[in-house]
Formats: sequence, structure tokens, C-alpha cells
Amino acid sequence: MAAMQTYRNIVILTGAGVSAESGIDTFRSAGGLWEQHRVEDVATPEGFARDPDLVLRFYDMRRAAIQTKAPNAAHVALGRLEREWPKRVPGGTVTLVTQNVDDLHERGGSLGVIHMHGEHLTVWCTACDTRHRWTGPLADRPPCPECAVPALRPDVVWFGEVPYRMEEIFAALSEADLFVSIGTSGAVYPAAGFVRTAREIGAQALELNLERSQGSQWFHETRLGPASEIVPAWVEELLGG
Ligand code: BV8
Repeated sequence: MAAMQTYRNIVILTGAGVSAESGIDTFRSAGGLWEQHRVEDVATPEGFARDPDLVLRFYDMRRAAIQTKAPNAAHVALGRLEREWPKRVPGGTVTLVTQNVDDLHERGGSLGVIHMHGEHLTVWCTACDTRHRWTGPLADRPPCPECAVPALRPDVVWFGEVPYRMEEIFAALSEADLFVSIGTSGAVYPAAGFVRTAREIGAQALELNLERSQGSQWFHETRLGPASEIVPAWVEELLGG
């Protein structure tokens, strides 16, 4: 990666690995979230229809857990990049897309985070189609604040459901000259395909991850290490030290 090359529009995609050092389980590592549950049981509409209590408890546990965690140096560095990039490159943009449903990017200082798979701290009423900020449980079937029907579900994109804000994401990718993937296994689409979209329009592609991922072949450069170390180092390099 030519550190001196000046980029203008940066698109960053993060996955569970960026929150791992904050103590939030990833999905596919040993002992990770999916090891304790079958994906089809807890992260699909069919699983929710089959056993809503199991799914609501799975998400209640995770929604409570993230509220006991803190952003790590990777989240803070990305918040710094977003603030300082337009000063370093007038007119330059940073678009942060995350597959994560925690709020650690926001608490690390990022604004305008695109949560393409939804958020733990938002719930969605399937009766009146409204969304509400929510920090408590859903397993006790609380009434919707809008319509009072006990029809709230996690506002999270399950397998087979359409990810959020895809138009905005593809618009940002179409303008990108640098695409950076951080802490994701490249196992889930359409997120795992973004690097190829970026490459098609000629962007540079950089991967920052603990280990090589399923998509490493698509990147010009892969840097391996814990996000709390390699992300701040990359941001420092990009902002000209
Ligand atoms: C859709 C819910 C249509 C929220 C999640 C066959 C081929 C291709 C695609 C498909 C197919 N069959 C089905 C599909 C589609 C399917 C899919 O991709 N399936 C996969 C399994 C093949 N996708 C969908 O259904 C999506 N919807 O396609 O709709 C469409 C498409 C386009 C446009 C319009 C319509 C919906 C997918 C969303 C599913 N919901 N989660 C929740 O419960 O959290 S997915 C789940 O996996 C999370 O969102 C998570 O973010 C995501 C990806 O996982 P990662 O974040 O990468 O986490 P993982 O544990 O896997 O990896 C962690 C990485 O971090 C590792 O690489 C590790 O090395 C690294 N790491 C660990 N520690 C550190 C670290 N890195 C740095 N530092 C550390 N300390």
C-alpha cells in the first residue's frame, strides 16, 4: 500500500473482530456466538417464528452484554480518522459501514455509522412498523411504545433478510479510492462482496485482521494483528504521523 499516495474517499467495513478486544464475542471463532447456537435457530426469520422465546433471549443477553463493554483503541482511532480526514484532505470523506450491531463505533467517536445488519439498541414493532431505541429485554413481551401491541423484535438483519442502507453503501463504494476491511471473516454476503465492487472501480483494497480471511485474495494488502494495535497504527500512517 503506497502510504504516500493521497486518497480522497475512504470506505471502511468492520466486522465482529473490531469489537473482540472490547470483550464482545465474535461469531466464528472457537467458543464464538454461533458455536453456542445454530444460526438457523437464532438468526433467521424462520428460527424466530419457530421459537421466539429462544431468539428473544439470545438477543436480550447480547443487548445487555454490550452495555457493559467499552470501545477499544480501534474504535477510537476510526473516530479520530473521521474527524481529521477532511482537514488532511479537503473534501475527503470517510464512510464507516459495520456489520456489527453493537454501539461501540458511536461510543468511540464515529458519527453516521451505517449499521447494515441493524443494531442491538433498536427494536422494531412488527405490528406498526415503528422502530424505538431500547436497552432492556424483549423476552417479557413489552408493549410497543407507539401502538401498545407486544410485537417488538430485535431490529437486526437475519439471514435471508435484506441488509439496511445498501443504496448508500454502493453509492459510497462507487466513489471510493480506498476500501479498508477490518475484523471480518468475509463469510457473509453482500458485505463480503464489497471489496470486489471497490476493486472494479479501481480502489485500493486493504485488509486489517487478526488472521487471513475468506476474502484475503481480493485485497492488495493484508496486515495481520489485533485491531487495537494495527488500526491505530494505520490511522496514524494515513494522517501523516
Ligand atoms: C441477503 C445478524 C439478499 C445480526 C448476521 C450462498 C452464497 C452467497 C450468499 C448466500 C448464500 N446463501 C445465502 C446467502 C446470503 C446470506 C449469506 O451470506 N450467507 C452466508 C452464510 C453464505 N446473506 C444474507 O442472508 C444477507 N441478506 O443476502 O439478502 C440481498 C443481498 C443484497 C442486496 C439485497 C438483498 C443477510 C446477512 C446478515 C445476517 N446477519 N447477523 C447479529 O446477530 O449480529 S451475520 C453475522 O455475520 C454478523 O452480522 C457478523 O457481522 C457477520 C459477519 O461475521 P464477522 O463480523 O466477520 O464475524 P466472524 O466471527 O465471522 O469473524 C470475525 C473476524 O475477526 C475473523 O476474521 C477474526 O480473525 C477477526 N478477529 C478476531 N479477533 C480480532 C479480529 N480481527 C482483529 N482484531 C481482533 N482482536
